[in-house]
Amino acid sequence: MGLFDKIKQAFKKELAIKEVKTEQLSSTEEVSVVKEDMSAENRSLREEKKTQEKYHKGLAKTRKTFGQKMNQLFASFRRVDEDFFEEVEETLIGADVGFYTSVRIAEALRQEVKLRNAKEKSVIQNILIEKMVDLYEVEGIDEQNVLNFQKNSLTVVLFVGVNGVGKTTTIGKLANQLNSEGKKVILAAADTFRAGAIQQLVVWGERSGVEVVTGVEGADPASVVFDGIKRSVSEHADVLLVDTAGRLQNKENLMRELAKIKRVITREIPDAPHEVLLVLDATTGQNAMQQAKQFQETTDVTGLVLTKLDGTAKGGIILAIRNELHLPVKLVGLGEGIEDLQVFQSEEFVIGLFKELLQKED
Ligand SMILES: Nc1nc2c(ncn2[C@@H]2O[C@H](COP(=O)(O)OP(=O)(O)OP(=O)(O)O)[C@@H](O)[C@H]2O)c(=O)[nH]1
Ligand SMILES: [Mg+2]
Repeated sequence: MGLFDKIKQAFKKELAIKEVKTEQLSSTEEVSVVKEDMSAENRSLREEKKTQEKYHKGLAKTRKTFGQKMNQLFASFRRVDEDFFEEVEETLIGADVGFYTSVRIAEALRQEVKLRNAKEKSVIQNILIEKMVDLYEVEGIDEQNVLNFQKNSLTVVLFVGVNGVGKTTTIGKLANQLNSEGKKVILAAADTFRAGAIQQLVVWGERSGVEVVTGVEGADPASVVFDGIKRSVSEHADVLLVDTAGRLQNKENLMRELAKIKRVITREIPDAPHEVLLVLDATTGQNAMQQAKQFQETTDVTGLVLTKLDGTAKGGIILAIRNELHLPVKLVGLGEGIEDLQVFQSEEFVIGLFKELLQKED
């Protein structure tokens, strides 16, 4: 079943639930059945539900904005003409879907509307959603969005990204998660440039109960990474997470330093780093796209971490990321707390985003 079919199914289910709810509101019998259901629910199901709720909550702003923009677009809908397709493009660009991706979606809509000779507002809105979902799905085929953990040896994960995007916070959250799964985790504080950066990682280490390898402020970051690898190997750690600086004297220095860190890692462990994760702040929208393109030119990025999705209405950027960057999103940050990091669930994400926008067709 395609992704759009799944969304339609979820939409239909929700419609049915809504109808049933209004009919049965006064029945006390129903209430007790619901209560019994709740107590029978086991822990893992509850956990799963918690995750879904976190996603739902974290994406609330994006969903609302997407919904509002779509409503505005269709509120002024008169007929399918060139003006309408232009408005579609503008709406998508305004929802941070990105210029090229917006043009592509509008073009796909234009063709499908013509093919089906669609005129009804509700039908056209559904086709638009279908086209967005299709593009999302097609661009994500073969995407490897789970972290590449080694089974019986050390996994090294390097975190890169400009200052303030959330590298250190993400490492802290991930360390906590992995540690609670029983993995032995070590952190390397290779941001020796910014005052306070080492201490910040040490605090995260304490919070999540993992060891942090540090050097003095101003020390060569590559030497800290070297120490981190040595310690990880001698202590049989499962995962080494490497924090890096977001800002140096200039961009060239930053890229050179990252390259050096990477060389040192590969010299010690030939198939490492196993992941180079570029951290992007979703609230910066198209700026994040620019950063990604720059990092991609100089570093072999293997995946993305999209942070601060909870604080932004710009979640539509995922469509642009898929279409223009071809990098899998592996983790998403949905808040500042230690628990607010999720493995990216691609389907959950689109279903959550688009389900409520579907229209009942007559
Ligand atoms: N709301 C929200 N805030 C976040 C999230 N991730 C990180 N932050 C906040 O973003 C700010 C910057 O995070 P850091 O982890 O220090 O960013 P960094 O990339 O390490 O920055 P530099 O060390 O300066 O390069 C902090 O105030 C974090 O609490 C998230 O998913 N949601
Ligand atoms: Mg940092």
